[in-house]
Amino acid sequence: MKHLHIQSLLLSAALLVGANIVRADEFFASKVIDYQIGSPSQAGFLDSSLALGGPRGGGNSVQSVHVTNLGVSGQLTLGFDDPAGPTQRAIANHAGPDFIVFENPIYAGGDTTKSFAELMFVEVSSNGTDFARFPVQSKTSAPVGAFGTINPADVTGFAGVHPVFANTDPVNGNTIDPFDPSVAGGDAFDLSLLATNSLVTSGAVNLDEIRYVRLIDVKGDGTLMDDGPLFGVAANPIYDPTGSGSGGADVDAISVIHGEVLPEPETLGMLGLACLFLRKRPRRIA
Ligand SMILES: [Ca+2]
Ligand SMILES: [Ca+2]
Repeated sequence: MKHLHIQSLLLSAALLVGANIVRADEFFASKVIDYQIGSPSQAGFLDSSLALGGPRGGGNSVQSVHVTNLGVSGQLTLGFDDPAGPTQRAIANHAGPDFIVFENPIYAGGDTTKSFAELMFVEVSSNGTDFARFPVQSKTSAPVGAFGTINPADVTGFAGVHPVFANTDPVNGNTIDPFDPSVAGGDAFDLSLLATNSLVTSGAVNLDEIRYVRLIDVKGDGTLMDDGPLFGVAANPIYDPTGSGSGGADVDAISVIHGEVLPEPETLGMLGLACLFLRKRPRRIA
């Protein structure tokens, strides 16, 4: 009976730990999980660690060079665990946008309808294997030249569209809040938009426990189609800058607006072993 009592206590403790996920808003990508450089790429901008930490935006007219180039069709997968310790962190779906992706677009001559955008698909994962992609729509009607622009109003669901204003550089930075989508710049994403994704409805991706974000450069020559049918219209080809000199998107940073600290796996593991031991022991006595 005593063993059973301890067992139930431990089970309660385990349940408590599992339920006691702590809100921990506002952190940046901290880990490079995978980096596959596309072709062509931009030599000199292939240090994947530059995508970690806070954004280094230059506003409407100055491009950040503190970035990681993906190369055409390249991809970068980032994680969010505490860089200073074993703590696992995740993005969670709360009201409104949950994270912001920062590339380094600027506006041509300050014209907000002409962004030097380099489009990226954005995917999220809980287990590092199953990635759910945000649906995209592109209404750009014709191919875009190597140094051409895109009207931000014509594209939905992509990163790499809007200039970056927040700058966390310790020397040349500013005080713009990199976690406030109304002032930070970049492209904000609301996990709610993935609620009907089949990976989410099947449970493979948990929108309250997103531990990985994958950014994929869009090869914008029109061979890839958007998700028009999901928006109630026919699919359109996706256009973004192509041609000589175009090397794909550049990742500045990801900031997490809504985050959580996950229970330490060691704690859960020890509790689990203790429960197993205590469950078996009475049988041996009997
Ligand atoms: Ca949300
Ligand atoms: Ca591209």
